[in-house]
Amino acid sequence: MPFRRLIVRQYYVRLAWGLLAGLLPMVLGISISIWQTMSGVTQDAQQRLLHAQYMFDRTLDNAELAASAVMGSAGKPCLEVMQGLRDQVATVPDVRSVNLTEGETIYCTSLYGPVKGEIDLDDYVEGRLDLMRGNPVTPKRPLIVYRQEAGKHSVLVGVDGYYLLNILDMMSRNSPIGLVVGPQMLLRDSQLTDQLLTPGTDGYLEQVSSKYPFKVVTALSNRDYVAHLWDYSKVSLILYPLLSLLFGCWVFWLTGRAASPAQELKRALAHQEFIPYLQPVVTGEDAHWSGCEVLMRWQHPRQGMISPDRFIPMAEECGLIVPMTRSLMKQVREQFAGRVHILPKGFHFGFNISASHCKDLSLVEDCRDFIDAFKANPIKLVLELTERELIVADETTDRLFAELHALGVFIAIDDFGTGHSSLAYLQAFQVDFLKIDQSFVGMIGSDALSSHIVENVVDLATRLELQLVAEGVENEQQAAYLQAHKVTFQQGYFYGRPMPMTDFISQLTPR
Ligand code: G
Ligand code: G
Ligand code: MN
Repeated sequence: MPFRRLIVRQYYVRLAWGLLAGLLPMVLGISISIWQTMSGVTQDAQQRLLHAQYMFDRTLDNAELAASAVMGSAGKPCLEVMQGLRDQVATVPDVRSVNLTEGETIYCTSLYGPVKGEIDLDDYVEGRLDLMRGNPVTPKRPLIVYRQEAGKHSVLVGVDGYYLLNILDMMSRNSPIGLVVGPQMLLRDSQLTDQLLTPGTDGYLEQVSSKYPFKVVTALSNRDYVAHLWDYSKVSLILYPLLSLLFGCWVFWLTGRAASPAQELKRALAHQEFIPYLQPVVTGEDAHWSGCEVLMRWQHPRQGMISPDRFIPMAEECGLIVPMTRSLMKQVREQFAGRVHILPKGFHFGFNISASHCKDLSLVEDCRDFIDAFKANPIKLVLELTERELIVADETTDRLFAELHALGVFIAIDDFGTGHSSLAYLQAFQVDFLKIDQSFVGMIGSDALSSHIVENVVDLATRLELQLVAEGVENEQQAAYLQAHKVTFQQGYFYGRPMPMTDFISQLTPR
């Protein structure tokens, strides 16, 4: 797969990671908000119910207080005790009326004094509490009557609905709280209903009074959750998506940094993914292996073998070609160092060099290390400079090539004939070899004109006292032609393809 397409694929992988990273805090944040809301709404409702129950208890405590105070008057003549009843109405909070009964007959009221009215004892839950829609005095206002009994007599204390509705109003939110007494329920909008909320209802909650026979209930609705979510998680709801976006972008940027071509090449270099392939170079005379060209391959963990055309230009751009070549030289050196004697005498090792190698002198050290490793059976180190890119001669290159020369390194012009090297160029770099480009070798036998070009290059090389290597020799006819024209060395698929070092070693047959 081309390096470019690899980068595009990595772009989508990054995008996926970025999205995932963005989604994660979002999902997490929203989950936390929802969980907080669920428990928050329930807790809040329970607290409101508890509070409401407490306030109803307090109100009924007042009724009980008034009832107890007049308990002694029950059974006495109304005119005699009437004032006592009125005192309670005037002094005890929440109390609206205090009445006395005998059996199911009211015979004395704080408002009118002696009367005759009927009550139904069945209306009183546990004989103590009755929630009423209204009474003759205030037909439209609900009220609660507290009953306290002494033998056949009892005291009835009326508590105005106004107090009850106040409490309900204060404690209700989106879902109203209901005061339930027996079979009836009072809601904040003065509604008295027989349709009770039951424990089966969604979001049902209740709080039962331990003192009086009533309970307060509510059923939480979705509106409660939404309202609570907005009240308490406003900031989070805005912040989470924002944070997610930021986090996602950050991850996208982070993974992008790691996947930039330069980073990818650096990673590959650190993992020794650039490996040498060796292609035999044979003598023109009798075609025995007299050397090799070292060609770089990228053994990518997922993409497989990548050809140098696809990453060498990138490596040169990123300034990584020097360490990459150094790694290649080191691998070849270490592979052969222990077995130098399997190599024919004066074996060539050709390495391809880029223009960026000529910017400093570090190449000299690498070459020295390489040559030194073969002291026991000296080899010829050849550096191939491609004619496709022009190296400008300056002080640094002068010194570099002088030092390389002193070391005994040979210089070859690669792809000769495709570029623009002048004679001056050949002299400036003290060239030893010319590698005839494979495009010319390919023309051999096709027409007379190209044969002349090959002959001319051979002629030029002879006059300049340069040795020749013909590249890209693919068939017998080309091989024979080059041999006839006394080309010193040949290289091409006809003799051997670039191969891993171990294969090369096993095929190497020392003469
Ligand atoms: O082996 P192959 O035909 O795929 O090589 C393609 C090109 O890559 C050739 O032009 C060759 O010179 C170049 N090349 C191979 N290995 C190296 C290397 O180690 N360094 C440099 N600079 N170029 C290389
Ligand atoms: O630019 P340079 O000369 O370094 O390129 C050498 C490249 O040419 C090698 O990478 C190798 O893969 C390729 N090569 C070597 N022999 C042959 C051959 O006989 N035919 C063709 N088509 N390519 C060859
Ligand atoms: Mn080459």
